[in-house]
Amino acid sequence: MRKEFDACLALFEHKQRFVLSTHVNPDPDAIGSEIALASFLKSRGKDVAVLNHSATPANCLFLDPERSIAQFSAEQHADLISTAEVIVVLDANQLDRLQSLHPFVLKSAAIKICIDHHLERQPFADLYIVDEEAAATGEILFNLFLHCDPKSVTKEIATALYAAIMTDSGSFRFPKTDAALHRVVADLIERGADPAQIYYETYEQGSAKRLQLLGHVLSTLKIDHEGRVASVYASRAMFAKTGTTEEDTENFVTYTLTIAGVQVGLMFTELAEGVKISFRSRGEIAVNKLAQDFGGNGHKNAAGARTNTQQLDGIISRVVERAKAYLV
Ligand SMILES: [Mn+2]
Repeated sequence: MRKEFDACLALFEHKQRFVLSTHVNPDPDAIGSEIALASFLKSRGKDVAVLNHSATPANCLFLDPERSIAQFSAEQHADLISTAEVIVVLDANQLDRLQSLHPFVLKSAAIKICIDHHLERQPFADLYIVDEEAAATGEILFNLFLHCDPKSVTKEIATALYAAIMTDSGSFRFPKTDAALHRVVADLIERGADPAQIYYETYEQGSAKRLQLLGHVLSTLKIDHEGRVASVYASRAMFAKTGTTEEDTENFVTYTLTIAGVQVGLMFTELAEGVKISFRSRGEIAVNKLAQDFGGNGHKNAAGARTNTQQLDGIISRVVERAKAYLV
């Protein structure tokens, strides 16, 4: 990684105009990584625009008190992308994950850097800083910043990176949580990240309607294949009834894995354009392969797919049936 870090830092040093972006429906790893890198670049006098397809979710707004992240609009921002010298794609390794920015980034002559920890990357970048073993994109950035200058990790950056790592590691319980990751977060705390405050901002500022939606979703629980597959779904009727949106379902799928004996957990979310599928698994079960069977992608134990089917029941039975092939 040292060689890639040096190449990346050389671009950071020698170029002036940067655009940062991340995937649709960004999570705290996506937003925290953007805020941390933007802060790092701005402290070096660079022009930085952070442009996302989606609005920043409510539980990430505390990371961007100045509201420096813009929701992309072609009229306002196409020029920034076409005139950028460097475009950094964070926490995503496929350009179509940028959705509305995708064609503009593809067209831009800017040097493209991909900083990410997902599997199955697609070729679009000039430089890849990809570590599939990293628990979060924020962990990769921390190592990049330390490699450049340990003093560069300010309290603001430490807070953003802590939020990134805390959330992508499932609050330090997913398999990639190891001693090295705890040393990284210990370092971030010493640099000013406040664990209790960051947890509170991220997970304890929810709405009553989100909890009502969770109630509806959990009541759909279905167990298949001798207790080894658990699935739930969120229908458009549930969103309408509770006044919620797709964004409110974040992390609901993790409840499926709290059941003894469950190896694969699934959540199906009915959207206007189709059905989104979230996959979770334990241990050696590579649920990203199952996701690939339905056009998706992700990590071994956490993956996702988006289908354009309008048949919620049909896709649920197809995925549950297909999951059987991956059980142990
Ligand atoms: Mn991530």
